[in-house]
Amino acid sequence: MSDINSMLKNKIAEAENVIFSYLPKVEGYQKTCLDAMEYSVHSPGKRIRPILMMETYRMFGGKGKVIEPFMTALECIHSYSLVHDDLPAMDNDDYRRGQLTTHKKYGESMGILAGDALLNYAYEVAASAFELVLQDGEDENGANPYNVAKAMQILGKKAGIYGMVGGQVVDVENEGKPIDLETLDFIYSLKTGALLECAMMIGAVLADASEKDVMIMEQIASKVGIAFQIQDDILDITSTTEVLGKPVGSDEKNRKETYAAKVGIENAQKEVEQLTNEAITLLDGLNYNNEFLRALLIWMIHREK
Ligand code: GRG
Repeated sequence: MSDINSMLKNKIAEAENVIFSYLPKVEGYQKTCLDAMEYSVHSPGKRIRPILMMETYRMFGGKGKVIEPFMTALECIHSYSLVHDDLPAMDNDDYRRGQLTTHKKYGESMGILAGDALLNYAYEVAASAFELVLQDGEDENGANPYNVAKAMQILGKKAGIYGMVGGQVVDVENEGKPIDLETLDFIYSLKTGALLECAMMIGAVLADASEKDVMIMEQIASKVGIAFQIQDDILDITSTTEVLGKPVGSDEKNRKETYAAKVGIENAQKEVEQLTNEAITLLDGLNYNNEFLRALLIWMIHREK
């Protein structure tokens, strides 16, 4: 475990180097919003999504820079979702990642605008990948405009109404209501799973993996996403504010019936193990191998924050 922890620390630094270098400069009349965007992305997250993307790309033999704008885009989308999720109209949280939430630091209007700007910037930066492949032509990794276009489509779909936003819609509509396991599964698959699917599918597509392998990556990420969300529910009940860097008991506060609360912590933990084992079996069945990626998927279910 300590090995994966130190490897993960290096991967986080690597991902942050890429992401931070693509962020817009904090200058000009709209400086306050740019500052709020930077504050939101720079705050200490685990960078799971860009790391999953980068490592999937590498597993399928990707070596180029075309992955970088997409790693940045996905982290910008993830950051915007957290900024908007913390707003008074949503979860109304004051702390995230051990520091003030963006709207608490910059005000509610700027919180909304910084989230909007991050979402738009994500597509602006992702589209810059076309320039990379058009300049260099098709490289030995198969990065070509067709694959970049496919990656853009995946980004839009998995972040939008058929992905993360769609999951959030059903989540919000069901607050305070009894919810069946099928609906919970739909929410978890979209709200949390979709961005992980996005990460692993884009990594595979940009490395020119076969359609079948891209589909397998989607299935792996979907299982990991649901397990990740159940683990999030468990931590919301069993962890502390100090460890999580955000308030615990927030699901109960927001009258959200979670999987862990519904079936009990022990059963929820079993489900997390089961889903992760299924994901690892699928990963091991591929003709490609990335030991770090495999270890990371296992780490994600044992994480403490
Ligand atoms: C507001 C459109 C909109 C969507 C919000 C993603 C989301 C939907 C809400 C955020 C809150 C939440 C519990 C989401 C579920 C996914 C999840 C566990 C997010 C936290 O991801 P981590 O653990 O966070 O990767 P860090 O801080 O490490 O980046």
